[in-house]
This record gives sequence, structure tokens and C-alpha cells, in this order.
Amino acid sequence: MSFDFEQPAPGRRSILGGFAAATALAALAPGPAWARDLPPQAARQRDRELLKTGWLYTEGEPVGAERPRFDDGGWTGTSLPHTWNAADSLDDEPGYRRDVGWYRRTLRMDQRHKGQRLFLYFEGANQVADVYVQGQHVGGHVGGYSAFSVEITDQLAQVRPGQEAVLAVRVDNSHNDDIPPYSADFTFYGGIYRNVWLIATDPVHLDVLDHASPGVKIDTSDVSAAAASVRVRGVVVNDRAETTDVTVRSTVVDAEGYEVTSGKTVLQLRPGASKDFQQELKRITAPNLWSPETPYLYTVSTVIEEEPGGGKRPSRDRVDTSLGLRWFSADPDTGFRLNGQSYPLRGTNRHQDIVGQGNALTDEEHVRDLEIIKAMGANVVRLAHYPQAPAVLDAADRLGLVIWEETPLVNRITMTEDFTRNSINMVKDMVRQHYNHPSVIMWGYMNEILLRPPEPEPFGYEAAVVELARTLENQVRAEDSTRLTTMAGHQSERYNTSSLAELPMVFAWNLYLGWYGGTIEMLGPWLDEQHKAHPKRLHWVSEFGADSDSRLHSVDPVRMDQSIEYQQLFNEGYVAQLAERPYLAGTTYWSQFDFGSETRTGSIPHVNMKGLMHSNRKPKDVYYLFEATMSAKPVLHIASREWNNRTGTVPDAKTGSGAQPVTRNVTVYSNLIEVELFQNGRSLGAKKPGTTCTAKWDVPFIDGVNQLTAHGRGPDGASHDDAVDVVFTYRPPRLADPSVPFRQLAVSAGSTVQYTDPDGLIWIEDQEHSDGAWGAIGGKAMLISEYWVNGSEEDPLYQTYREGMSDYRFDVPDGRYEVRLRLVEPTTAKKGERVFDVLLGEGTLVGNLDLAAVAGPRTAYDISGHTEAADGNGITVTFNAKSGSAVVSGIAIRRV
Ligand code: GCB
Repeated sequence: MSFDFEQPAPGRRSILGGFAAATALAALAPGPAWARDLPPQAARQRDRELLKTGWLYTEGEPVGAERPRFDDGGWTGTSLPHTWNAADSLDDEPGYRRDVGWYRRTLRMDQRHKGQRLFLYFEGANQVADVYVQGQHVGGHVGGYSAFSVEITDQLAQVRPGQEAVLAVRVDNSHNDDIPPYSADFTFYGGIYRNVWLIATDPVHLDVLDHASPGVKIDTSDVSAAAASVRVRGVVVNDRAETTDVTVRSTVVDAEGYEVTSGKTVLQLRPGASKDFQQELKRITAPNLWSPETPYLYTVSTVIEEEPGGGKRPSRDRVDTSLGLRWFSADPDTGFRLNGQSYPLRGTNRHQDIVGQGNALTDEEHVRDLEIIKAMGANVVRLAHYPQAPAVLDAADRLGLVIWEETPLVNRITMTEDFTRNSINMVKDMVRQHYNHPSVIMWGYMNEILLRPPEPEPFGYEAAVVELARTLENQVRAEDSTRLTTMAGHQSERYNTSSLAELPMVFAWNLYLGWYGGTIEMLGPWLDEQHKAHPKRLHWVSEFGADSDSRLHSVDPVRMDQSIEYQQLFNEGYVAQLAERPYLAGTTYWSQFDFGSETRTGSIPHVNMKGLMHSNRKPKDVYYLFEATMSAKPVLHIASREWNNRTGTVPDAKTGSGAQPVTRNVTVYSNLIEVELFQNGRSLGAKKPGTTCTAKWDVPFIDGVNQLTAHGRGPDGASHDDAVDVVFTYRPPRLADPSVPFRQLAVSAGSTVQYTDPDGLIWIEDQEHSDGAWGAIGGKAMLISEYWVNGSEEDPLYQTYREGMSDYRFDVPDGRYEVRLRLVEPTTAKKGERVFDVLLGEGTLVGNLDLAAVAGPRTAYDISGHTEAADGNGITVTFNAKSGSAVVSGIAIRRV
């Protein structure tokens, strides 16, 4: 195989981290004496080659796919990261391919790796992987969210330099009762969706195979502003055929590359033996502390020096580890403390996917996500609901974000030994792989584990969950005594009555009061009750959120309407109540980005839409509420970017014509002391956003462009502005109002919110007919809540509908009109069960319409026609039911 190494950068300063940087560090930093004298190649970290390109992929299970001579001519070329579920998890077909896929690639042997130990390091493959080299099974892994490593030295030893070996990987994404997550609200995309590395070490090396850990463990248990002790532990493996004497040397350098402390251990290892070492390094005085504000990183370089026949030389195995020095604690009444200061953790949750791309994200995309979260002002991220890529943890260390990481036990458990064993392994993988990251302060191992017990719940199920939780809690504590432990529960007393909530050091609640049920205002009192009932417990609010869709807007937002405005209202209420509760160790919004969840049936099917940002990472207006409350930088944002095309009328249809302007609310999110809002240059007054960072104005919108500008001053006197143009289309209550010639009207039947279609047409809320206006006669507003609509991306328009009306009337002025109807059979009704005529004026637009027959269940179906309004009678669309009751989802009329 060939290895392409980057050369050391010129100059003394280097960016530490990554193997290229480590090369530079070894060459240029003072470090150990040999590092200055030897060519950089000899002293660098273990060789790592990224196996990104040159892969072939096929779905299914071709016989013999692991064999070197297997004919893979028909396979598809791909590079990593890769998933096979990016598209099928978004289509109208329920479910996505949860089955087997195969990958193949060649590895070219290189003379210089003769005699070295060779390993493959997979950062993650979902969810069961089996690895073959030269047709031999070399290992595998169960669980889709942690790394694993396999040794391939023996298999490659049979391949002559210049020849190629064949690597084949079978990945199985089938549901398996024994592998967490059993079920969850996110898509389990299959594939080798993270990086794969080829690692080469000298025969005497740090352990590579201990749950894919780096082979070195760094502890900083005794840190203060005055001094910090560093302990380095690890395992050295002797893969030579003879006994060897080694020195393990650990050197800590600061961010400038200057050595600050070091330690060494001398070991004698018999052939094939491995040995633990433990080094207490000399204390670092007046350390630079790590915090989100100052994410200072030292580097610990651990090098093996061997003595094969003469002077010591460094083995080609060296592990560099970022080291952050910090300490923390938490108190049930006063919350979290970092480095001795009160430090409320306020942040967000992050899933690792992008809708349309699945979980196959590049390192750059992972890092960009953390940069986005950091820029918002968050200081903590919960990596939900599973361990994430190494690039994520590295970025958190470097950028300064506190991390809660967890294993993917979600919704329920399986009462089997295999499930327990796999759960324990997931804890070991996570903690051992990410132990050295200073950003990590807390390990979790369950989420809402009592949410979906098997039905009927078997005898002893709850006790089994508690038992498993106790096992995992003990496992985490045995692996790491320096972090907090946690689990997140849904809003249920069962976590208390079962005693589950007593197990972890921090108990976290996922709270959706005012979304799935209850009201927004119930949050604070509910938390206070928990705090009072369990005064010694550390509490965290791990999730809160509401779905939103930029196409949906509401003047009068209500729970679950998926409008942008309800999400804002919800969060304004939550942010204010959470800020008043200093006992909360942390709060994390659900979630930073919209993410894929195949089973979801909201207005954007297969997507959880609670993001502060869309899945393409574009902020929703509500994002700025969070930025304003969390960030130290000045924030001033008119929260109407996503509703800059509005239409409206005065609510009372009986007041007659000409009732402009239409007064509507405009919200500004800002952390400035005072903000003044202007409409077309006219001041609407100044307001103080206060601690909730929210100010609202009643804006008298007029037909046409309304230029909104906000102006404010920061505490330093600097001035800040924001501006947005809102195009407002005035609709008179009376459609025949001569002062506003009628052009068109679109109604989202059965809906309480407005929907903007891809052409920018706004389908307004439904209403009953009144004289001179428009609306339904009879029937009731309905919603398809448990399913998406096939054959259209305009789900929200079809998902709401009116059923059982006799007519829709539009009291438009005389003239000729085009009428468009949007229809869907909202249930699984069979052919013949719902049949109706649609009449337009005197004529029949369509007779005996049977949506189940012409389109199929829950499938979009559109019809249109023309009609004449004459003698001041307006237009009537009549629904004449023959069997069942008539339905309609949208009606648009346009004057032609
Ligand atoms: C939760 C879950 C999370 C879901 C979220 C929601 O409590 O922990 O996985 O996505 O609720 O949006 O319902």
C-alpha cells in the first residue's frame, strides 16, 4: 500500500493536532532530544492513511463477495463516507432499506511496511460490520455509532510488495432486537458512513485494539488555577519474536510547542506480551485552563523507544493527545461550576445527519456544525443520541464546547443477555474512545427508556430496565471516575417511582409541555416541583422544542400547528422560564438542526422539524432568540425573514370595505438595551428587550412593501441595525370591494395556518362563509395527522382538509374565473366508499369523483376548471356526496 505523508511545515509554530501537525511538532518543537536529531519521519505519530476513495459498493448479499478473486465488475464506485439510505428514507414508501450492503477496495502493499503491524480503523459503520482481508474474516463490530479496529498484519504479510490485497466489508443495517437503538425518532442510515484508516505501527506499539481506544489514557484529576497533575496510562504491546526493553516517554508541550512536563517508564516485554504503564508527570504550575471561552490545549506526546541491538530509537508508534486542563462540579441548588466559577451550561442537541445526504458527512461538515453552534453562543452540546465522529470531539475541544455524549439506548430495551452485552460494549467503546477529550464532562447511557415498553409490557420489564441501567451506570463509573453520569427521561413520574432517576449523577428531562401536551407556562412550575421533591438531585433539561415549517405561518399560533410563529412563542416562553432556574445544571434545546426521522408524518415528512436551523443549516428566525440570549456579541434581528410575504385582512368580515392598514405583530430578538423599530421610516417606538431578549410591536401593515428597520445601541454605545422588507398584500373583507380589484384567493381548507406554495402563492386559513366574503358552508376542519401525502411535496396543504361541506362560496365580482381544487383521499377508504360530484356554478366540474380509485389513498389529486360569476352572485363550488362525505384540501380562484 502507499502512504502519502505531508511534510513538516516550515517555521517553529505549528497547529497541533492531526498527524500532519504532529509531524511538524516532532520536527520543530524542542520535545525529547531524539526528536530534534532524527529526521521527522522517524519520530512522527503512527502512520495513518485515510481510505477515502477507490471503494466499490453493492446492495444485497452476493455469494463470495469477500473473496479476492470475486468479480465485482457490476458494483458501483463510491468514496467514503457513504450511506445507502440517503434517498429511500425520504420517499413516499414507508420504511427504508434495512438490510445488507457490501464494500470492496484494494490495498497496495508497500516495501516500507514489511515488518510493521497493520490495522484498519473504522470510525463507524451502521450497524453490524464484518471485515475480510484476502478472503479471511479479520473481525467485526456490533453497533453503528462507535469506532472499531481490526488487525490485518498476517493477511497482508502474504502479499508481495507492489501487489494488491483485497479488503471486503459486509455491513448489515437490519433491525436487530438485541442491538440498541431498538427504536428511536431518527433514521438509522446504513453504510460505512464515517472514515476508515489504515494504521501502521512498529512491532512494539501502544495498544490499538482495546475498543478502538487510542491506547493512551490521560487523567487530570487534580487541577486548580495554581497547578495541575497529569497522569498518563496505557498499554504497550510487544509483537516482536524476542524480548524487548522499552522506554515509554510522555512529553507535554504547550500550545506554542514548549515542553512543560514529561515522564517516562521503563518496561521489559516478553514476545507477544502486553504491559500496562502509568506515569505521574511533574505538576504543571499556573496552568492555562481549558474553558469554552479559552479552549487552551496542550499536547501529550507518548512515544515508545526501543533498544533493538544498541542505542534507543523511537518506535514508529507515537500517539499525540490533546490535553485540556479544567475542573468542574455541580450543585443541586446553584447548578454547574467550571474552574471554580458558576457556569450555567446553555446549549443544544446535535444529530449527525443532513437531510438528503443521510449520515454520510465529511469531517468538514461535522466541524462546520460545531462552528455554527459555537457561533450561536452555546457553551454545551449534547451529542444525541449516540457517540459521534472523532472530528466532532476534536472540534469541541478546539472550539470550546462542553460535551454530553451518550450511547444509543432509546425508547425501550430488550430483556436478553445479548442486548445487555451490546449495551455494555457501547459504553466501553464510547468512554475508551473519547476519554481524553477535555470537552466531555458527562456520559449518558439511556434516553426516554420508558417511553415505548413492549406491549403488553412483560412482567418484570421495569425491573429489568432498572437492572440494566444500574449495570451501565456501574460500567461508566468503572471506566471513568472523573466525569458525571446521566440519563434523559420523558415527562413521566415513572422515572422517579422506578428509582431510575436516582441512578445517574445528573437526571435530565426531555420536556415538551406546550407541544405534545400541556401549556408552555407549565414548564417552570413542573421543574420546581421536581426540584422540591428531589432536593439533592442534579437536574438538567435535556430537550425542549417545537416543530416548524417555513411555509406555515400563523397570526394566532396554536400548539402543534407547525407554524414558525408557534415555535417562536414556545421558545420565548421556555427560554424565559429556564433562565429563572439557576438550579438547572444545563439546558439543551432540541435540536440545532432539522434532521431525518423516516417515520415522522409532519408537514415535511420524514424530518423532525424542531431545528433552530433548517437541515441545510440556514437559520430559522427563532435561532436569533437563542443567539441573543447566549451570545456575548450584539444581536439584533427582526424575526420576520421567514414571513416577508404576508397577506391579511381585518378579522371582522362585517366591517365592510377599505379597512387598511392591517395590524400584525412583529417580533425582534435582541440583546441590546433598547431597540427602536421603524416602518417605512416612521418610528413605531423604542422597547427594551430585557433578559428575554424579545420585543414585540404592532405594525400597521399597508398594501405593498413595508420596510422594517430596527435600530439599537449596545452597552458600549455602538449602534446596530437590521432591516427586512415585508411585502404585504391587503385583502378586503368584501371580495367585491371596488377599491381593491379582485385578482385571486387561495384557501387551505380545514387549516388554521397559512401555507405558501412553491410559486409564492399564499393559501390562507379556512373560514365559514359570511355575506360578501367567502368560505365553507357546513362541514368540519380535519387533519391527516398520522401520515404523509403521496405524490406531492406540498404535504401541509393536503394534510388539512374540510369534510362534509355542501359548498364553498366566494362573493367575487362578476367576471370569468379559473378554479383549482387540491384534493386527497385522507383515509384508507376503498374504491366506492367516498364518491362525490364537484359542481362549478351550474355545470359539473367532475362527476362521481372517487379519489381512492383515481389516485389511491392519501395521494394528491388536483382538478381545475373555469366558471363565470354573473349578476352579483359570485362563485359557488358545490360538493354533492353520493357515498361517504365530500372532502377538499385547497381551493384557489383566479380572475382570468
Ligand atoms: C424526544 C426524543 C427525541 C425526539 C424528540 C421529539 O424526547 O428524545 O429523540 O426527536 O423527543 O422531537 O419528539
